[in-house]
Amino acid sequence: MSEKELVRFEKRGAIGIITVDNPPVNALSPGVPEGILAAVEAGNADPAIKAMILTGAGRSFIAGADIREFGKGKPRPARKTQDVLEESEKPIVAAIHGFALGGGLEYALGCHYRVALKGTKVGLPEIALGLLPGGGGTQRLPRLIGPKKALDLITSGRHVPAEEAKQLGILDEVFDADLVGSAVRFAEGIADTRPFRRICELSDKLEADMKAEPGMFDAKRKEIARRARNQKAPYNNIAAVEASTTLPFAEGLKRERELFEELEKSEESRALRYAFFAEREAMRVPDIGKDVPVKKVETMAVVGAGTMGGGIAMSCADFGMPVRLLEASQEALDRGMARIRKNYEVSVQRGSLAADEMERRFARITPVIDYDDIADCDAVIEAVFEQMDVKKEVFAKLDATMKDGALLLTNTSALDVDEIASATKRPEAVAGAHFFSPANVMKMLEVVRGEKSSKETVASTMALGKAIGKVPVACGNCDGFVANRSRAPFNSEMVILLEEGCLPEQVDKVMIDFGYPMGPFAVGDLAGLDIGYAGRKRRADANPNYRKLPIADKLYEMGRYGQKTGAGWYRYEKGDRTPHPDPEVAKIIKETAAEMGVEQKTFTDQEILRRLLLSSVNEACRIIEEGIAYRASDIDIMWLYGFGFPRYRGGLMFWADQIGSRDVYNQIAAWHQQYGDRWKPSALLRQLAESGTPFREAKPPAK
Ligand code: 3H9
Repeated sequence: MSEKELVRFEKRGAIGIITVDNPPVNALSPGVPEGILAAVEAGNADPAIKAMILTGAGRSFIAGADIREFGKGKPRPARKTQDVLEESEKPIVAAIHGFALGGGLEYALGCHYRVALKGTKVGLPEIALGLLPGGGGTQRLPRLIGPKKALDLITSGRHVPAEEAKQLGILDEVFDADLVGSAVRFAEGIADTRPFRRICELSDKLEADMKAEPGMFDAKRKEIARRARNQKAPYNNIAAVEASTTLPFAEGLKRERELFEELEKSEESRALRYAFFAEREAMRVPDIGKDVPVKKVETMAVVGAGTMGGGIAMSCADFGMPVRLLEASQEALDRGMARIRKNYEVSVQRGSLAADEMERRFARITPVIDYDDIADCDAVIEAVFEQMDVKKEVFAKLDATMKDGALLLTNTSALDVDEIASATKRPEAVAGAHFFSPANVMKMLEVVRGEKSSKETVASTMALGKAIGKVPVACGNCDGFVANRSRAPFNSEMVILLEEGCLPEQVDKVMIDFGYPMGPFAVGDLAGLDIGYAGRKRRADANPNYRKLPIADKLYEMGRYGQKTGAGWYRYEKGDRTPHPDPEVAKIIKETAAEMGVEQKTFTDQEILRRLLLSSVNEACRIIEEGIAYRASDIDIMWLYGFGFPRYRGGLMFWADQIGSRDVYNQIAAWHQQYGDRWKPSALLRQLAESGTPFREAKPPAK
């Protein structure tokens, strides 16, 4: 594509209009900066032009640098577009709609004025990609709005709505409609103003903030320390903003560049960029094209007002969707509604939700006890007790009552979606919609395709998931589906490590150091040891060779269900969720290991980490090999959004690629020799190792 097509330049009276046209989001791909530079030059050279506008075609201004171009080691241009915009002898107005993010906002900050359409969002979200604003954003934003506010925006990466951006001083004007027309009138109004404001020349806000709060940078480093462990980007972002307060503008830009380059080559940024695209790739189901119609879902029903059902109803309400919550008895319904209200109230108390917004959300949830009351809903999600006969009974009722064309979804976490669908006369309308707990918080949504689920049902469930703020990933139907099935070996292995001499606190520390917010044993205590026990029992009943976990079974049999009983893998003080290592548990572990005759060893952190994660990598390969997952990156997204895997490590399979498929195979083959069948390398793992193919390129065999 030629530069002309990526950037257009036209005249409207005395105003030159520069339009970036690089769908879908006007990223700054090669050719775009060059096109803008040429247009600015043309505008300055044309005596008939008094001012210019920089805007974007289509649905957005500029969503930032082209993320695919990072890490390619491309030389930086001699003249930075932002600097050229700022140095222009005629004033330039950025006319923004949709998004002005990253490099997009940095271009706008190079301009002399910024106006936007209502509904626009602006921000410097580079930190989410393990980067920092490398186009002058860390030097210009603090000069424009003060380092304190700039530091908050840059270290959170949040997208700021236009109205707030105007209050902050990022935007000069917000229009209700006709962006370009309004921007032209604005530009005509300022065309003769001299001198016009160049952000690089401002310093009053820098001085005022530094006087008021000289310790702000150290305070920020302290504030983020836990969240930012193992990462460089949060610290480099702070250092770059700090440089704006200690160095002259040109020196600050140099410092920003050094700090940026350090990040661009980091493993952390590579992983985060991978995760960005993996998340978008997951929305594409290989055999479901754009031609497959998507059902419009405007009213939802949820069956079951327990913890899961309530959380799902909240997810709908949080995203503006009216939802009817159905329970079998008034008492259970009242309990469910009270729990929802309490959850919302906690958010209000914590300050994360405004009281009036809470009321609006709560009002979207209508409690009902009759199936007839949900019959006209566009979709229903069943979230009743995890037992096949109970689920089938619900689906038979849904089949009898729901209108034609309704989506019938089950929130089972492991049961056979085909068998559930068989309770209806419309299995094509049935699919799994597996939410993760707590459903109103966790973004993961596993969309399970039954044998008879229609493409329309799957595409519509994916779209519904996105509409209620989830990250939907489609997969096939098997015991545990993809997320829980790929995680199951990890869950076993962590208990087997105890048999061999580890303690829960040792394993948890390794995983927290790796980047998990909580260790797996502490998570087990939160979820409840009874849940794990029920799953193991179901699997053991179905498979006589199922590897038993006697230590976990013993704790369950002692009534140690976790936090809710004050003891599980750890012990808990009343009213406190802090896990305390429990000598009683250490004793049980020791005794059980002795009864089992297992030799006791000591483990390095790396051995613990690899035993846990590689057991899951092997199973993940098997899942791909069976065609249950469509691609390795889908599994990564499930681990990021479902299990708290640290995003800056990319996901399970991306992490395994850092070891390499050959070494992973060799390690697993060695453990197979040592421990037997549960470590049998999958056929796909062997193939990847033999061909030297990375995990992230693993795909199911062609049908
Ligand atoms: C940066 O600017 C560094 C600077 O400081 C300069 C340093 C020198 N590049 O998300 P969607 C694609 S770093 C390439 O589904 P939405 C995306 O992959 C950058 N591609 O839409 C998808 O492709 P496909 C800072 C990009 O409406 C399609 O566009 N900027 C980019 O849900 C639609 O995207 C950011 O971090 C990009 N920058 O959300 C913003 N952006 O259709 C990143 C999008 O093939 N972008 N694509 O799957 C976003 O956050 C969202 O895309 C956005 C729209 C909010 C804009």
